Amino acid sequence: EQSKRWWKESVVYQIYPRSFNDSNNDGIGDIPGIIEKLDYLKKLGVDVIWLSPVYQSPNDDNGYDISDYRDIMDEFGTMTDWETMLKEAHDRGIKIIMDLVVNHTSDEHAWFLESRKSKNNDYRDYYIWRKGKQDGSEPNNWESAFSGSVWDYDETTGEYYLHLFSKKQPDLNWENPIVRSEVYDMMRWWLDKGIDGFRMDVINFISKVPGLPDAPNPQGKKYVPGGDYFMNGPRIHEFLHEMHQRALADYDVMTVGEMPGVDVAEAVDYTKEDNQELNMVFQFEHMDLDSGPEGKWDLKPLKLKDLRDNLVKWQKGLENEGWNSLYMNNHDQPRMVSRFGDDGKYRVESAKMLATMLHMMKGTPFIYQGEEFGMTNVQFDSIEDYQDIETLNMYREKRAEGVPQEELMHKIHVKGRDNARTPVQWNDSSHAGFTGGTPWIQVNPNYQEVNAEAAVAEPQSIFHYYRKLIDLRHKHESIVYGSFDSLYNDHEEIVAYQREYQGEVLLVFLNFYDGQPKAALPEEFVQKNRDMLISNYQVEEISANEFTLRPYEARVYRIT
Ligand code: TEU
Ligand code: CA
Repeated sequence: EQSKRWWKESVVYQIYPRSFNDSNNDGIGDIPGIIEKLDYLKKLGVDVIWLSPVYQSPNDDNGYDISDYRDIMDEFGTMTDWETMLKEAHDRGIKIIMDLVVNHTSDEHAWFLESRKSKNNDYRDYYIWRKGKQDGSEPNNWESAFSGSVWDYDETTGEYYLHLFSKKQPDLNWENPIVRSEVYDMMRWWLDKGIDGFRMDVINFISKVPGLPDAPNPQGKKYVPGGDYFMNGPRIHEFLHEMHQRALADYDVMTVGEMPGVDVAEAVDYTKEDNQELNMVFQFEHMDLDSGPEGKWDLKPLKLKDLRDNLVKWQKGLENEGWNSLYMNNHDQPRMVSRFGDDGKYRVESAKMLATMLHMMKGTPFIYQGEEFGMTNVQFDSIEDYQDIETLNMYREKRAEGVPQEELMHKIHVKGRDNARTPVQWNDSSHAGFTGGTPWIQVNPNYQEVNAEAAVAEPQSIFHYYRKLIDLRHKHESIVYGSFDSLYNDHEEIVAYQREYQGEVLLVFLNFYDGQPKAALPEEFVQKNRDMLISNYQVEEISANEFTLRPYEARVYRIT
C-alpha cells in the first residue's frame, strides 16, 4: 500500500514570472503582478505554485542564469514583495515551491568572477576548467544545448570552462564538497523562509563522467551531444541522497527533479521513498516523440501509439514504487493544445480531452500558466520577434550553414520555447491586460478570443473544466491512489484506461482526433452502477454499453 502524502494529492501551477502579469507597466511580469492573481489561482483550485526563477540574473536565459541566489531580480521586485507573495499564497492555502538551478550559475555570479581571476584562486574549483587539446581546440567535442561547443576559452588564465547551456551559464563543479555545502546552505536559507519545496533544474546533469571524454562522432560533426557523459552520472544518487539528508530531511517539502534523459528504471531509483532522494521527476520521453534523431528541431509526426505506449510505460513503471509527475506543458515546450490537440476548430474540446488524459492518471499534475484556458502556440513572422536564446542561437547557426529561413521559421513555430513565453492573456484589452506598457515579447494575436476573463465568464470553458478536474482529484482517492490499467492498446484514435481503488472503478475514454470512433464498456462493468464523473460533451444516454465518441470527446465513467 502506498504512503499517503500531500504532494501526491496536489495539483501544481507553474508560473513563468516574466510572462505572467506586469504590475508596473515596464513590460515585464513581476511579483506584485503574481500577488494580483492569487485569487484567480484560488478559484482555479490549485494547491501549489512552482515559481520559475526570480533570483538576481542578467537574463541571458531568462533567470536560469543566476548571479545571486539570495536576492530577487530587480525587474521582478524586492525581497519584501517576495515575502508578501509567500504570505498571501499561504493565507489562501496555496504552497510555493521555488526553482533550484544549481547545475550552473550565471557567469556574473561572484563565485565565477573570482574563479576566472586566476588558476590558484579559492573559487577556481567551484567550476570546471580544463586545458585545451594539444592543437588548442576545446577539451572535448560535446555540443551545447544552445548550439556550439560546451567550452568557452578564457584568455586571462588560458583555459576553457564548461557550460552545458549558454556561455553565460558556467557549470558548477559538484565534485567539490565546498560547492555542495554552499548549495545546501542556500537551500536551507530559502526553506527557513517557509517555502514548500523545490523544482530542480537539470538536476541529473550535476555528476559528470570523470575525464569528460569525447563522445563518439562517427559522422565527423563539429560537435556532438555529450549526454551519455553527464546525464544520470556516476555519483548522482550519492549527491541527491546527501542533498536530502543535509538540506531537505528536516522539512515537510515537495521536490521534483527535472531530468532530461531519465528512463523509467532510473526514475524508480530517484523517487523510491526508501532511497531518500526526490519525490518525483520530470521525464522527457513523451516530449521527444515528435523529434527525429537530430533532436528537437528535427520534426517528426507524432504517432498516437507511441504516445500511449510511453504514458502507459511510465504509469505502470512507477505504479507501486516511486511517483510520477504529469505534464505536457511548461516554459520550454510548445503549447499542449497546439502540439497534441487541435488549436483551431476543436481548441476547446481537445484542450479538455488532453487535460482529462493527464488529470485522470496516477501522479501529480502540473498546469502551465495559460494552459487552464487553452492558450496556443504563436507564429511570429519575423525572427526579430523571438527572444529565446535557444531559438536565436539555433537560427544563427543554421543560417550560417545555409538552411533556408522559411524552413527555420517553421521549426521555430512548431517547437520554439517562446510558444510558451508569450504574455498570459488576461482579457481582450490592449496587450491582453498583461501590461500597460510595451511587453518584452509580443502578445499572441488571438488574445481577443483566448483570454482568462472570457473563460472565467463562460461556464462551459476550459477554465471551468480544469476547476472540475482539480476538484475531482481532491474528492476521489481513486484518482490519486488507484491502480492504472490501459485499455484499447492498439486503437488508432482512442486512448482508454481504467483506475481502481477500494471497489471504485473509473473508466476513461479519449478520442484523440476529429473522427467518430465507436467504444464500449468492458463486459465486466455492464451490470454495475455507473455515473459520468466528467465529460467535455453533453452525454445523452449513459446507460448505453456501446457508444460513439465525438471529435476529441473525453468521458470518465465511475463504476461502483
Ligand atoms: O531545461 C533543461 C533542458 O534540457 C531544456 O534545455 C530543454 O530540454 C530544452 O529547452 C527543450 O527545448 C532547463 C530549464 O527548464 C530551461 O528553461 C533552461 O534553459 C535550462 O534548463 C538551463 O537552465
Ligand atoms: Ca513589471
